[in-house]
Parts: sequence; C-alpha cells; structure tokens
Amino acid sequence: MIVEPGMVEALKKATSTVAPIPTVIPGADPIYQTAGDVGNRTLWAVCIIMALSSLAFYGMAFRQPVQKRLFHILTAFITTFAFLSYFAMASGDGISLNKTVITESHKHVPDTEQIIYREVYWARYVDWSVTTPLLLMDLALMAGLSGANILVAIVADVIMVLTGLFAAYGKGDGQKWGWYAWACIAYLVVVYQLAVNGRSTVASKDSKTKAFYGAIAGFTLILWTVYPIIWGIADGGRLVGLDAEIISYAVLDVLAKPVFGFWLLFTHDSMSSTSPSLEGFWSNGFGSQGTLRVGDD
Ligand code: RET
Repeated sequence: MIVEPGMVEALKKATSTVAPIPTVIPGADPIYQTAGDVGNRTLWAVCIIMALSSLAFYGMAFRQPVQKRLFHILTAFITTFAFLSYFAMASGDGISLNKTVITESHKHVPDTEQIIYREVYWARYVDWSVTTPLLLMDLALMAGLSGANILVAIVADVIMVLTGLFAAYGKGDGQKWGWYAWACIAYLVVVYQLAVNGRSTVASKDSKTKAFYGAIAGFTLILWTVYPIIWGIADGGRLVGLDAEIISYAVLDVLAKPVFGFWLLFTHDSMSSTSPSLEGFWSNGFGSQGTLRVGDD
C-alpha cells in the first residue's frame, strides 16, 4: 500500500477522537495486606530477645545439677524454637499470601467480587505446635498432673494449633470460622486440664508450689486467651493490618516465653524441690527409684 502524504496524520486524528470502549469492571483491584518496615523491625527485635533469653536459660540450666534441669531445658527449648521462627519470619521465610474472595451484592447491578491477599505468617504455627506443648509440660509437671491428663492437654493443644493454621488459610469466611470454632473447642480442653485438673492436683503439694502454680497458670490462661482474640481481629476479620498483627503477637510472645520463663526458673531455683520423683526420672530414667536391692554393688 502506498502511503500518501498526510495519511498518517489523518489516521491519528481519526483514531484519537474515538472514545475508549467502555469496560464492565466486575470488582475493584485486589487488596494486598502485607507487613511494612515497623513490622519487620519488630520481628528482628523479638528474634534477638528470644536468642538472648535462650542463652540465659541454657546458662541457668548448667548451673544446676542434672536432676534439677528439667524445667530449665524445657524453657530454653521454647525460646530456641521461638528464635528460629522469628528468624524465619524476619528474614522473609515462613510467610505466604492467602487469597480470600469477598462477594458484594448490590441493588441494581450484578454482584461484584473483592479479592484480598493477606500474608499468613505460617512459621508461627510451626513454632506454636512445638512450643505450646512444651509450655504445657512446664505447667503440668509443676502441678504434678497425671500422665493421662498431660496427654489429653497436649493432643488438644496440637489440634488447636493445626486447626488454627487451617483457619488462617480458609478460602471463605464459612471455612475460616469453622476451623476457628474447632480450635476454640480444643483450647477449652487445654483450659480445663490446667484450671480444673491442674488445680486439684497441685492442692496436695506444699503451699509455695500451690501459690506459684495458681499465679503462673492464671497468667498463662489470661495471656493465651488473648491470642484467639487477636487472631479474630487480624487474620480472621482482617480489621487491622499486618504491622499491628505482628506487634500484638510480639508483645504476647515475649510475655508468654521469656517473661514466663524467667519467672518460672527464678521461682523454681528458689524452691527446695518441686518433685523428687521427677528429678530422679530426669537424671536416671524410669524405674530407677527403689531398684537398688540388698546385695547389689
Ligand atoms: C489460634 C486461632 C484459632 C483459635 C485459637 C487460637 C489459639 C492460640 C493460642 C496460642 C498460644 C500461643 C503461645 C505462644 C507463645 O509464644 C490458633 C490463634 C484458640 C492459645 C502461648
């Protein structure tokens, strides 16, 4: 085709006067809910707190004879796992986006869809699935809870964390809150073991252990109950951003692990002996008590 002079200009003029073809937009652009600088710095700060507390707890453990180290070791493992999980989250691991589609109905026009991508810090759930059973072990052994009750508390606790993880990845609100409901029921089983069975078991112990268990188990139950509330506002309802979520969990985690740990270990070290049979088991294993018979070397 031969291009005559002026044809290009004429074509440009003609096309520029054509209005853009109207498009029907079924919904707004996706919303991304991700962490900012404040959140990231908070994660690093907690990572350092967990590292330093772990070192302190291992140090306190080595100042005790083996039979008295059980609580120190449990507590040091708790902050070690927390350190690893905070290191993962602060450096960008253990995080993924969860897509939720919200359908909005309108009076005279068809329904529209709003897509929300929100970060889920799944490393938290990995941490909780290991550290909350260890925290429960600290309390259960302090109270002298039976093996049967300890097992129920730990299984319920693991169910709580895993169903909580499924809730965080729920595709729609029905699925999300359904999982949340199972997690809350499991949590109530944990509360029952600590508040009812734990209290009745510790009643047969000395007055110092009784008072201490009442205080530290009460502190734990209040603190733990705040977690599902934060979850409901942040992950569940998406009412607050990621930075607020990170800061809230950071405060709770520092109280539930290092503060809990220092309180437990300083009090434990100032007591004579919380449980001689437990100490015997920790240094010599099961069945070591009373196995020394007359005639043995
Ligand atoms: C979830 C959401 C689903 C409902 C419930 C929850 C409870 C979580 C708890 C977490 C405790 C964590 C601790 C961490 C220590 O650093 C999973 C948030 C009931 C009780 C003590």
